[in-house]
Amino acid sequence: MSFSTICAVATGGANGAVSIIRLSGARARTIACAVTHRENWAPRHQYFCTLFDGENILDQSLVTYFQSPHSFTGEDVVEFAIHGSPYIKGRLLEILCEQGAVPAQRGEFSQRAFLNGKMDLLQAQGLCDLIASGNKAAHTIAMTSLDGKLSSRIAQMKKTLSELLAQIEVRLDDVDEEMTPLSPAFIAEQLNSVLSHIQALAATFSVGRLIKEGLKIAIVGAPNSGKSSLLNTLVGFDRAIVSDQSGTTRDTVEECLEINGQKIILTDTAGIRDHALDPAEQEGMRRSKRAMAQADVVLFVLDSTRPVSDEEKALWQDIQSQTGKRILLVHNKCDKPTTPCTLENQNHFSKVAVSCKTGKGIQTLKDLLTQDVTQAQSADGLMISNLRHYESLLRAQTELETALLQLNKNAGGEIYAEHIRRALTDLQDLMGEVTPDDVLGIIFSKFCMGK
Ligand SMILES: Nc1nc2c(ncn2[C@@H]2O[C@H](COP(=O)(O)OP(=O)(O)OP(=O)(O)O)[C@@H](O)[C@H]2O)c(=O)[nH]1
Ligand SMILES: [Mg+2]
Repeated sequence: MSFSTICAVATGGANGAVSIIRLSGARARTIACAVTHRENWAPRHQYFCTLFDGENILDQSLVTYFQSPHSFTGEDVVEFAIHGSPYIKGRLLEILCEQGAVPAQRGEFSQRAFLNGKMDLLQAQGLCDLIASGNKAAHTIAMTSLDGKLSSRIAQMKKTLSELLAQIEVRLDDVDEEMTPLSPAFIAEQLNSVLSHIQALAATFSVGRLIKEGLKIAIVGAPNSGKSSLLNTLVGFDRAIVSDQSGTTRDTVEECLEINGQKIILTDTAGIRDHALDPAEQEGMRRSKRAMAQADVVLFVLDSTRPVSDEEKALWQDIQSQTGKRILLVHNKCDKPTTPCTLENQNHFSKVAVSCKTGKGIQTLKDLLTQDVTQAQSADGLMISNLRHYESLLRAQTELETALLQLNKNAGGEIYAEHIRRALTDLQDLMGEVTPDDVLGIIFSKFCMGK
């Protein structure tokens, strides 16, 4: 495969003391010679070079040459560690292009690494996620993808299916029936073993997605129950206004934070009551409901010093009618004498007594919020967080389930073999082995610049 030589800043947009410009392709070394006036390059050695802009000096730089195939992209690569001035960066890119390079597209270095067999698609996407990871949990998932653990799990499944398929197909060709037939029990056992791996992996998606995107939590409740106080306590500073007047919070207040290594997007909302004082409060309440509808977790905050009101009972009905969410009851103000809570079905939900005044119960609340992630991670650490991977797994799962169904119905080998073949293709697609070029282009275009 012959490609153009590409160049880009690999160190992001910020103006740090040092930036790296990466050059990859067949002409990388020649271009580096022209820019540095240096001829001899030992691979994987760093040279202190002067970078020339015609007769003038542009910068002094540490330059490293990686010889194909022992580089990130598998091509000849040169990396220039230059001073982080926007002028130097921009001018060096121009000079490299004057010498025959072209600006890299988003993700083009990774795409070349993939096309040159340096990594599979799961690893490439793991790398992209690793760069984007802003917390420990997201970092862990990305790492298991990048270091190939996820790929080897998929490879194991593919191996089982292709060996099984080969055994079935060889018997389909055996018209004289000289071979011992495969027992349906053996085929079912093989299919079930792959199915259980697929199901286990697909089941990690809901948590994997939350880890990558962040868990959206809405704090809802009646006015004055202490919602803004709870937001402030969780974020650790006075983000939202707190007062003893009902209806203090009007607009939603959103903060991003990390709890137990997990990304959280926390939204404080306007208290919900029957009669709004004015149109602004009414709009605030509409926004509260919207935040609740968009959340993964709803924290229903109750002032435990007073009995549950009718307004709170109505809101509770509304909260329970939300599907696909975790709901937690937060009994606030437990530093004061409390009144028993009388919400219907309350025992079906997790609850925690807290005090935003003293901090009591706050760590328990944090642990409850992140327990899904903690539990999911303590298994074998393998997790998927990418919708495309999830959908491929689901497709493979459906094919294998159909194959099993056909097998149980004593259908001909050619029928269930076809479903096994399709499942195999879905797993190959997951690894990028049969993925069409235009789809690959779209996947890599979501990567960051210079990677
Ligand atoms: N004793 C005690 N008072 C609290 C606690 N949490 C909040 N408060 C008080 O309760 C009052 C209302 O607190 P906010 O946090 O403003 O309540 P809110 O739910 O945001 O109220 P709205 O924005 O009006 O809906 C304030 O006077 C707080 O100081 C707590 O844990 N213990
Ligand atoms: Mg408030």
